Amino acid sequence: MLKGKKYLILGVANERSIAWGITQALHQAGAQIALTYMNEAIEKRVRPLAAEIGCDTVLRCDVQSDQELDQLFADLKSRWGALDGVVHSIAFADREDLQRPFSQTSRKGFNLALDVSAYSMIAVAGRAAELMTNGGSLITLSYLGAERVVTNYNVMGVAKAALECSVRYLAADLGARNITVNAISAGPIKTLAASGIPHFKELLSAFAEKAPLRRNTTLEDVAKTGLFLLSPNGSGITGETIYVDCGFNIIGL
Ligand code: NAD
Ligand code: 0WE
Repeated sequence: MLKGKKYLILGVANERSIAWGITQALHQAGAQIALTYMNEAIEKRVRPLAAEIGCDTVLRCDVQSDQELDQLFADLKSRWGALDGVVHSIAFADREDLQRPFSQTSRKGFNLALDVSAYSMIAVAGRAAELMTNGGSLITLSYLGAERVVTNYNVMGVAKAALECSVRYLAADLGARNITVNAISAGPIKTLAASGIPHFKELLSAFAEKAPLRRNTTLEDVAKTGLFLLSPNGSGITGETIYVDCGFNIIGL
């Protein structure tokens, strides 16, 4: 279905990463894939995964560096020429900021969370759009904490609000070039980014009890919606935040 189409995926850290779930779905649909890693430690994890899907384009990119972003897209341009889609699946905040009272968030912690988790989507989209000469689609990952207060999500909630709003402004900006931009708001999934979050297990069981589908969100749930948005089937959808959360967000009490 996506034979000959080329997708850049940022944010694979291991086999549990949401980005890896989407990568596998794209690969099964016949797409060609480029993966990125932020540092050597992650590179060691990503290279074997890339080999599993016959991907030979594995490039470094710490999204806090404009220079590494420029290098990434220069490499992609020379290897591929054009690009059909991008998956942005990156977030980071200081661990202390996900534990301290929100009113104690430091300027440094705020800037870090917003830089890595929100600005990076704008930085990636602008550069990617230059290579999307035949239109294209970008997706990013968000969480309900953007809209509602989730205990301890704190500055990440503010970053996700900025991310979802950036998705709308990017959609308006890039729409004339037939480029769609959307966010998937996923329910909690036990990934590396969720490890070490205090009481995450309890959060998962409370979620499954309350969600209309009475279960937790899976990597496959998110991957299937990602595939849809990145395929021609998603052609009329842009600027949206789509919930893939077993219906959790609709429940009041
Ligand atoms: P993950 O740890 O597998 O992925 C996070 C990725 O961000 C990692 O690959 C990490 O290397 C990358 N990253 C962090 N800082 C970076 C930087 N400076 N430059 C480049 N890459 C950097 O965890 P995940 O749960 O798959 O997270 C992916 C996305 O999904 C995040 O945006 C997260 O907020 C979002 N999300 C996660 C959940 C969940 O419960 N797991 C729910 C909703 C949304
Ligand atoms: O977006 C996320 C997690 C993002 C994240 C996780 C970490 C842990 C390790 C960002 N930065 C860091 N920094 C670290 O040092 N999620 C949606 C998962 C998540 O995180 C929570 C959640 C959920 C759900 C934190 C508190 C409460 C709920």
